[in-house]
Amino acid sequence: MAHPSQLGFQDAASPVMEELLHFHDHTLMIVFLISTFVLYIIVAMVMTKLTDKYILDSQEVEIIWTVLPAIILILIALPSLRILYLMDEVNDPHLTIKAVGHQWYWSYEYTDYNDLSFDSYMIPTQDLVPGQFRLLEVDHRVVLPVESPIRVLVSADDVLHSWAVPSLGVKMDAVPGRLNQTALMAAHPGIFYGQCSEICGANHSFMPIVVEAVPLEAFEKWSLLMLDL
Ligand SMILES: *[C@@H]1O[C@H](CO)[C@@H](O)[C@H](O)[C@H]1NC(C)=O
Ligand SMILES: [Cu+2]
Repeated sequence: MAHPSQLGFQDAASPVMEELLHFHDHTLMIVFLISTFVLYIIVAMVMTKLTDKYILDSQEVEIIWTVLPAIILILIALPSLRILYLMDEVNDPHLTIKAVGHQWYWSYEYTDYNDLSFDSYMIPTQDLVPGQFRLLEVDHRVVLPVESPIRVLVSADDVLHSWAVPSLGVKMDAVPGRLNQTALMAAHPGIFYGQCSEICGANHSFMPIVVEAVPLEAFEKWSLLMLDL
């Protein structure tokens, strides 16, 4: 989860998020370079007496300020498209779960596990125990095996929602009557917090998402426990 007054992204917990962080740094570098360069030119032009107000055009300058931005845009677009298609891919997942948005909670179905399903409600502030995070903790977490490619099917029951976990690099709109898919893989065990990310009504802020990545054995035990077997 984010810490108070955090700047920037949360640490990456999945390969895709790692890629996104690198892309963000790459792009921000270009933004800083351009901003510094433009600021320098503005200051230089204001300070100097050499600016010639009778110059009407300059082919050389215009070619440079057309071609250079085009090249810079390509240097941003290519890695962006690479990640876009990388995120679109769902490579033979070990497990499929279904996340359905409701006003105002998420429900989950593990179709590979005897249709194991449950609702996941936020824990109200007055019921929190020490160590639980306000507005983030839920009564039933999404438990997933660590280091396994997982397919998440996302849909909604009533209005638009969005299933998002920043540290895993996942955000998928939940649309009533439509089923969309995304892939995730937790690179290390941990508890990853997310929130509904499409304004969906009065309690939009109170339907968080908690993904708990555990070793496969612990996941199997949890699923048996949930199924009462
Ligand atoms: C599923 O999500 C992708 C990416 O966000 C989007 O382009 C596509 O239109 C969505 N599909 C449906 C059926 O909503
Ligand atoms: Cu919502």
